[in-house]
Amino acid sequence: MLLSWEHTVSKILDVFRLGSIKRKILVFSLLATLIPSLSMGWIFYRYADQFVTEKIAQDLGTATAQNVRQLGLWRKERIYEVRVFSSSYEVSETLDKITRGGLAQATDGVATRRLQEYLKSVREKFVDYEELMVLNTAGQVIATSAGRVSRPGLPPDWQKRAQAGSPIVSEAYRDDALNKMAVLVAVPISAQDGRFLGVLAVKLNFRTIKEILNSSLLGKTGQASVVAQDGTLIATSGTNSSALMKLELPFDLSQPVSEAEPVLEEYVDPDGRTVIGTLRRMPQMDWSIVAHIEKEEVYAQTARIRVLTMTICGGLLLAIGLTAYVLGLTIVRPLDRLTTGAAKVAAGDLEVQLSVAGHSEVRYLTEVFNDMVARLRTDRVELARINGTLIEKNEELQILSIADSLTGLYNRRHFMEVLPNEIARASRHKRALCVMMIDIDHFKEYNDASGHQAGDALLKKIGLIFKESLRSADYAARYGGDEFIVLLPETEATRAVEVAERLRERVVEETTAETRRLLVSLCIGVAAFPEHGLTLEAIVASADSALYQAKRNGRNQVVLAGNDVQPGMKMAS
Ligand code: GH3
Ligand code: MG
Repeated sequence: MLLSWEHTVSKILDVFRLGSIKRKILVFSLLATLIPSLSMGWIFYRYADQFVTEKIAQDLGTATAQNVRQLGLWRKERIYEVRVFSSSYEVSETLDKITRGGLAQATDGVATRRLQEYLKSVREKFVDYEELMVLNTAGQVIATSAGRVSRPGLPPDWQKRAQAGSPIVSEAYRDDALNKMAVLVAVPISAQDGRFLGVLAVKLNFRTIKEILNSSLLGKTGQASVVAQDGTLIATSGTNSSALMKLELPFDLSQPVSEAEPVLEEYVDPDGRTVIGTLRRMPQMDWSIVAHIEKEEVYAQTARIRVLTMTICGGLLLAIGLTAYVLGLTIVRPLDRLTTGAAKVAAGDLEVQLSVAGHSEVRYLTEVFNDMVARLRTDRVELARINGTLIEKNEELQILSIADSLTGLYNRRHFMEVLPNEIARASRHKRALCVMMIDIDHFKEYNDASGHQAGDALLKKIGLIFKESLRSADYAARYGGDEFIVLLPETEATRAVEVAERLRERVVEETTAETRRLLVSLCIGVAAFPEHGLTLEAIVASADSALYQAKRNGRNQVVLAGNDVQPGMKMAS
């Protein structure tokens, strides 16, 4: 019995065209592979993505922090150095002398040359120094390490700050004389007595800064830059971007310096590459460090994981799909064979023998099927044999039921069944019909003389003579004892009498010749339809009565019922 849930499930499966076992196995296997592998892959990918993001945030944070520290240190060291030189005897004393001697003397004087020589010697020792200048309080260049005097780019309030004793660090700028980026560091020069004499200004190049930026590079595409507060690029580890260009950065450059980890942002760099970067403010000055790395490089690993997951999933799907298909076939093919076999058996072909393979439930089913068919085959042979016997027996019975066992003629019962039909037919077609009643003369005596077996033999012989002498349409039957009855359809009385006469003569001739000693003769009474009766009983009675008339007339003769007495024949009374 099919349960209601089975109905529902099969309806749903039919909608998805999943009726066949093969497809069910295939879809189940694919789902069983896809769902876990995709979900695991997705979880793994998400974790990897998160991990990579955290890692890059950490790396960029560390890189910028390192740069800020090193740049801060660089700045501090440079100021310290310049302070050392500015407070040197050569500088302060010479400047004091020159200041006291007047500007005219200063420009041509020995003191000035000495100072210039000193500045040159210092410049040569330090790679970061491009030019050293000594400025008086009015901002006039007293001495310079360079051959010609250039205008120092000091902030407007430099004198105030210098007098206060604090060092001055200028904005980064493009120096036209040097044709490169530079920054100016100036420290006050004081006389022995503490008088403010001027400043020692040093033009610094970005060589070391570039080295610092380069030292902290991440991966292949990592880049670190120094930007001013307005987003102007001051220095970069990259070669493509030119300094002083304004960068479009997603960071708030005016935010106060914080100790917190900088935020990670995704943006497009001047070279048009999508990058992930971070910005860290320098606490000592208005510079910030921006470090970024190409997004593609950062997520290359997760992209590889994604491709790998998809490849593994694809491979698994292919392998599992193929396995499921083959497994499905091993189930479905034997079932198909079983179905075809069952259809053949249903159509009556019992020669079906299915091949058995494997150790599955289907194998057991196939074996049971083969056994069943073999048993059916044996049963059918047995049934056919029994049927054959039954038919034979039936035929025998049929013959037995209508035949007389001794003579092989019809028996009286069958004759009496046939006769009414024949009368009806003759009546319908207005045709004649005759009945002969026959009795052996003195048969008792014959029996007595020759024995009962000889009597039987005689009865058989007479039966044979009747069969041979009559037409196939005639019916000859043993009426009982030594009496016979014959029906001659479509035969007139005169013709019937002729037949009766011929029968009588043949019996006399043949049996007498055989028995030699004894004369065997017959009495025959003939009755015709419709003259001598319209019913079975009436006709038989007429023939019987004619027979007795023949007996009475002295035996061995034919008598026709009624008045139609043929020559040599007696009339039945
Ligand atoms: P009738 O001329 O008057 O007919 O004299 P009948 O001796 O033939 O007298 P009836 O016809 O009355 O006797 C029939 C005899 O036929 C009696 C019986 O002994 C014999 N008979 C009947 N049936 C059989 C049989 O099956 N086999 C043999 N051998 N004899 C039979
Ligand atoms: Mg008799």
